[in-house]
Amino acid sequence: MSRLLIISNRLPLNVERKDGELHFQPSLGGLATALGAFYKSRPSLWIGWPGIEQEKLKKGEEKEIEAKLAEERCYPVFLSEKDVDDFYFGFCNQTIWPLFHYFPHFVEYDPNLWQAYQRVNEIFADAIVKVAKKDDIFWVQDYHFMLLPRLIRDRLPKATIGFFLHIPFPSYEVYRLLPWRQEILEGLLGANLVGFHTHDYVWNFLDSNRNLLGYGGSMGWVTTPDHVSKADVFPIGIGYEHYSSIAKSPEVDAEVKKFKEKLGDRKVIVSVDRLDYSKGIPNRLEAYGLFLEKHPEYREKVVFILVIGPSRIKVQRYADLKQQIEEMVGTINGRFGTIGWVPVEYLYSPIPYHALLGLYKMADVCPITPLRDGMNLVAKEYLATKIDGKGVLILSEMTGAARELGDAIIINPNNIEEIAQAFADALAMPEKEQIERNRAMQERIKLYDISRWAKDFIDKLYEAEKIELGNVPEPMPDTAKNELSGQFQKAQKRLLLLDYDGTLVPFAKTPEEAKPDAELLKLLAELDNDVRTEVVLISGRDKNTLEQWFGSLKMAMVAEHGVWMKAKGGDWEMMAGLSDKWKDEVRFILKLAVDRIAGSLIEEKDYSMAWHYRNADPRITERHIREIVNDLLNLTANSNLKVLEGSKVVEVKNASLNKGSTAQQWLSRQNWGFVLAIGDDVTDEDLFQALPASAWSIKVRPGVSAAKFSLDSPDDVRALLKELMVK
Ligand code: GDG
Repeated sequence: MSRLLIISNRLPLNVERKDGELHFQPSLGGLATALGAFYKSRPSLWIGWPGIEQEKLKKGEEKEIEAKLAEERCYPVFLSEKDVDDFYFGFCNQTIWPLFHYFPHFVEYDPNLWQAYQRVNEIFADAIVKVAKKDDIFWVQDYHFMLLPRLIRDRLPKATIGFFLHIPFPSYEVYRLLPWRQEILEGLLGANLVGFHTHDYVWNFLDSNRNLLGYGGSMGWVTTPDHVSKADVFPIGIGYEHYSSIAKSPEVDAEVKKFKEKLGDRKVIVSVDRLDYSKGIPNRLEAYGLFLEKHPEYREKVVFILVIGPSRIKVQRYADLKQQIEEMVGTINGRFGTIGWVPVEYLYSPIPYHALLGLYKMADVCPITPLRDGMNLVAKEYLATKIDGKGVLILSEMTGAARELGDAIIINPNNIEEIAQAFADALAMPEKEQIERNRAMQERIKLYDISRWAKDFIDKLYEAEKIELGNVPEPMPDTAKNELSGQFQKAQKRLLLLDYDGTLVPFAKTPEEAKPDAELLKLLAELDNDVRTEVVLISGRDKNTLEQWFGSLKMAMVAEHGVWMKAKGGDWEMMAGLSDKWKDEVRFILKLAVDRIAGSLIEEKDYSMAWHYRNADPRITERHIREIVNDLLNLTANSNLKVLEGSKVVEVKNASLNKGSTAQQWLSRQNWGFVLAIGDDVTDEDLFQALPASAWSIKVRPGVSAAKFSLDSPDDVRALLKELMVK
């Protein structure tokens, strides 16, 4: 098993100085906990910043830290105070974080911070290369290191590199605001696989690639001039069994008892967040105030425990938010509180693990109201502790988690009245309904837990890497040209499948200008006039243009990538023949839909798949239908598939034929002694993939391709074809 190098901003162990001594503490926070078990289960090394600035270290302490961390298979990359300020507190948290969470008005566009981001990414790239061994695979985590995949690839061109973004990838209209938008996309595309929590984020990323770099592709593949990357969805999970078993432990029960003694019979609302403006904490408090105002019957009968983990307090905006929250808590407590009842119990400090689980376990309601959140693990952790199934999750539709946890009470975090109503609905929800809703969500998060998430990512990374390897064809050497010519001469039945634009003629300003010249017409006629040879011009153009330009030759032609076909000397006809390679990925989305919506089902035909929901509960289906259709649209964007909405059914089918299935019709017609296909763009890849192993295939211009060889230009293609005529 190859060694896995995980690269993240923080290590699972954090170094602090207390009373002059170095202390090593387990890091708080989702990623370290989440990936901890997985990384220990295989050969691995975790690379990151140890949490203490270089200036604060005495002579020899870097070595001491390195040695201590090595015992835990961690490797520290040391940063100066300035780097930490400008990179982490600066570009990461004052540029990327607000922009990617849709707070464009909070964003600092400071070239100095950008330089620090570049510098620290370079420092990490150099450190990684220093410790990397042959066959290591790299998994880069999160928004701190979006330049790193490309920087690693520049240093280790054959490396297997994955990247996962834990925060949202914003829509193109927001992302484009960033002055360094191209550089960041290029950085990410250095990876073989780029992972996101939801289909929306994948779609946004692909959209930005198309709009800003002109890199297209299909089914999540992005083709760059020297490389191919896959973007895919991996909704992060939690260690479900771990949480649910600890929730049963005596330690957690002792915590629950302690809380209950203090709170009495009151209903308990608990929320847990890191201090952050993206988490929608003021909205939540405002809604709670409104709820107490509108529902006096709940006064003194409910208490809200608001736990906030200190975070990024060096950034002024975070200090301001803390003050705002404290003022709001004070206002609510002042307005509604009585002797013996504090409506909001506010805790600004990290709490120990067992206490956290105790709070989750006893909470009747857990309101999660972010304005944006990549996923939100607290929602999943809360559900995992609900051993008896009781409790109500209120969840913002702006979290990635809402895509999976549709049985929660879903709210719009900007709608204060709706959240206030959700508090009332949650407190009044019958236990039977609570259990039904929670069981469905628990099943799902149990199935796709953190180890499945990590394994799924690494498996897909290997798959993506296999596609990449061997997929940049070598420039065709003279020896191969001679061999090709020799085989052509000997063969009695020869098939030439030739693309037109970019292959036989260079691209022109307008499509009409790319007319064939006399030399080309002569060359094609001479090739095709030989009874042993069949030339097929296989193009995306419409049949009228092809007919107008080449009708005088008797050559076979294909128009619109296969919708129309004309046999040698024959007339134009519509063709049939479809591919079904896309079905696995569509099936994945439709299966999730079936898991979430009882009574719905998948119908699988040879070349289409349908999701029927006539028998499902319309109240539940209504909420999900747009999401499912959007997921399908995102997946099939830029591909040959169409998503059709019918009466209580959504269907995915081939929108048109492609060059591969069309070529198949010629390939199967007879036993060809020689087959050559030449093309230049993504539509020709279907053609190359449909060829038998013995066929020759050539891509015009360098780039990723399934073809065996490449040539530089249409002139080179013509020269090669002319060679064939030399007897
Ligand atoms: C990023 C994305 C995405 C919090 N307070 C305490 C405590 N925690 C733990 C929680 C949970 C984690 O921290 C927070 O996870 P989140 O998912 O809510 O948020 P971020 O840290 O912002 O993480 C996010 C995540 O990456 C994973 O991809 O979901 O969207 O922003 O595990 O339990 N733990 C303890 N005491 C606390 O006081 N022990």
